[in-house]
Amino acid sequence: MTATAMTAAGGPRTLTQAEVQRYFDDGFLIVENLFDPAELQPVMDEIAGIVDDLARRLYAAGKVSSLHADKDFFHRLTALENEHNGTAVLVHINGWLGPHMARLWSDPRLLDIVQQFIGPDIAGHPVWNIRSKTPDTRLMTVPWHQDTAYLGEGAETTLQPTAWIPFLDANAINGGLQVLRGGHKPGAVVRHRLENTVGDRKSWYLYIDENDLPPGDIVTCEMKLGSVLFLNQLVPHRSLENRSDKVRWSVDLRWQDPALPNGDQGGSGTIVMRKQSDPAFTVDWDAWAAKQRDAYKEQRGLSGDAFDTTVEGKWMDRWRAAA
Ligand SMILES: O=C(O)CCC(=O)C(=O)O
Repeated sequence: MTATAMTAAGGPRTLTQAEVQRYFDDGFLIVENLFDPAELQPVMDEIAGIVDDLARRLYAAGKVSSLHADKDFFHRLTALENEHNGTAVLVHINGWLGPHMARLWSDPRLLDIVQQFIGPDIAGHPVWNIRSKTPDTRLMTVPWHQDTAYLGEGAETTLQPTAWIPFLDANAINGGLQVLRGGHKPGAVVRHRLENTVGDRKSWYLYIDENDLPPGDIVTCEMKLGSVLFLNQLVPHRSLENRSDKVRWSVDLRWQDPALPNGDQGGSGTIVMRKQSDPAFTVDWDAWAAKQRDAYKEQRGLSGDAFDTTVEGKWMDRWRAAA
């Protein structure tokens, strides 16, 4: 574990100049204790609600024999996934932004740190994810990639910090992240390939072949609940397989300067969260969430099957064309 910054749990946080520099030098920074674990509970409860809703729909459709409502947040999805292969993917692609997630995304502590990286005008980037990483589910294990490879060409020059926030202590056993320290330094998008399939399942991931990885040390991020990993859009990273018996829940959220290219392809565009010119600015979540729902519906309109786990996106065309 490396590049950590200590603070009292849940307190306001200003990075030191050395920490900011480390983010730019390494391409990532772990900030420990940014949140008190209790502050993350409402977001976990909101996600548990998504799982509950899905369980009810699967049960009504005869796809599972039980709601598995007796299982806790870290075990229920596994029981559902064991009965209906693809349930974890359905949570991942559900596309619903709840109020607690929105509050987390625009939390002043996250925005203050992001401001130290990108400046005082801040927008949320439309690519955000709930990661429902059930044990031994290869399709939820994300191979080496640069985040910007999933966007339109040209966006790689925009600094787009990602915050990766686990909802439990994350480590090498339970599907934590590995980062290639300094791998963003060449400043280029390296070749990505389409994973296409994982076993007999369709995969939507891109991956960087080991031979195409830029130079850098592989760092395994051991993180305590309440800590946040900030990534650069060009730093290669991957997640490890989850060999534990718990779901490795996490979210990843992104931001950028709204005036710069965002690489969004047919999504809802960015959502302004902080404006230097208007210190009293408040985020217009309703309008943006409606746009994101429409974009999501259009994307999910591929099939009438509510349990279809197919994921398609423009990034596939980009890298198919580059093959
Ligand atoms: O959470 C994971 O397993 C992978 C996250 C990731 O690769 C990302 O946020 O870009």
